[in-house]
Amino acid sequence: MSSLLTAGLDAEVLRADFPILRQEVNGHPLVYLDNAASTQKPRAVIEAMSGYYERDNANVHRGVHSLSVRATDAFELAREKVAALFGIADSAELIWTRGTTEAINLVAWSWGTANLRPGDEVLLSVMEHHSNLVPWQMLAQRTGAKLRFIDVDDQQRLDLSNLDDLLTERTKLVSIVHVSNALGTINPVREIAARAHAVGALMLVDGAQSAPHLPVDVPSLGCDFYTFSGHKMCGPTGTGGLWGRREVLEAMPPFHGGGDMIEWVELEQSTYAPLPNRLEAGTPHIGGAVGLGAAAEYLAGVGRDAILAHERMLLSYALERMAEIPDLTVYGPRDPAERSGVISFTLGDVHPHDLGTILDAEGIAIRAGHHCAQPLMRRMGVGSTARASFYLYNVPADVDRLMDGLHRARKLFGL
Ligand code: 7TS
Repeated sequence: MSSLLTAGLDAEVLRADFPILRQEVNGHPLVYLDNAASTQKPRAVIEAMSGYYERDNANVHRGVHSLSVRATDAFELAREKVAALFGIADSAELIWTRGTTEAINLVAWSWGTANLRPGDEVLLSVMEHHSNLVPWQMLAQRTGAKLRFIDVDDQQRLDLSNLDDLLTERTKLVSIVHVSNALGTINPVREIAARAHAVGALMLVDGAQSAPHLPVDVPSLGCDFYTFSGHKMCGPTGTGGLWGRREVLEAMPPFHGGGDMIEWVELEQSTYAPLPNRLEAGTPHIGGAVGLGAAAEYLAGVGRDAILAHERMLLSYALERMAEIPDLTVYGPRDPAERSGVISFTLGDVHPHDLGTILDAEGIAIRAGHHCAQPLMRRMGVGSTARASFYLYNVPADVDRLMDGLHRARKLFGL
């Protein structure tokens, strides 16, 4: 693997934008392969945030003074930048949240409580992250609605063969992960959204793993809600959002009550502000939004097609090299075109946590565990897996270091 250039992306050059990558861990240069959990931040994001706090910090929408006006402008400009990245024309449809988990809970509490009745159904899949399971379980307990699940096939792709049976006039919402965090499987959400709409159901797409890695154009997904996390796309933790179709968001009761989401308050009742404020109670994470806006600009600058092509190159190379390692099982679709840059694997009967610890001793960061997808692990018949996940700053040499580490682990465990 000689060339680091993939379709206009030079990861070796981009690495210089990420100060954290220039360090040794346990005496070895860091190889960061835990990007599905959280990504590193480029200097542009760090500087946008520190610049905001050094120059403009104040509360938004409240003051007439100059700093408050600047803070408000920076906050709303960030919303425009993120909306533009995702092809969202009306940035008022983009609600800031702390991330995907909060965005899904917002929909479950606000839309779900208002719209679901006993006997109604929410269709999920067995591959969902806990953040797209537990809020619906809680909603089902509150409302008497029922949860149903799309299964996976032997390559952990969604099995849509019985979708017509699962989707009925009782189905009120379908909520599906776009890209599985545990496997990298890319799901046909556009097709599922069309089938959901055909029975009158709404469609939520959990975009936590697609927003950072695929050139997502939200309107063309044909869904009603899309959720994402800032920290997985070069932005700060505690940021992210919910996109919803205007008429759906406008019909939803507020999630939280408080400052900024009101129009007029009486002692006994209130009227609410227009979108997006009516779903954003309280002082928001202004500095975080500014950082996420800078992250959106950074990703647009690198080019999202280039990011996908680069991750595909790393994925194909890693899958090819992993095939050389005896006793190694890779989960998920065999065709790299059906997956993103996530590789979930096990090595013989070595516990993934032990593997993670051995690799960490060599400065290689992977994740080991159930990846917040316990039902999927059970369905696959494993307790946990090791997971390597790529981003725009990973290079083929990172894959080589991982392979060397896996070979050493095999020897250590006498495989
Ligand atoms: N949905 C998916 C598909 C995810 O991958 C995650 C986080 C979430 C929802 C929740 O996002 P949050 O930002 O609100 O926490 N996934 C992971 C992971 O794979 N390892 O750590 C977090």
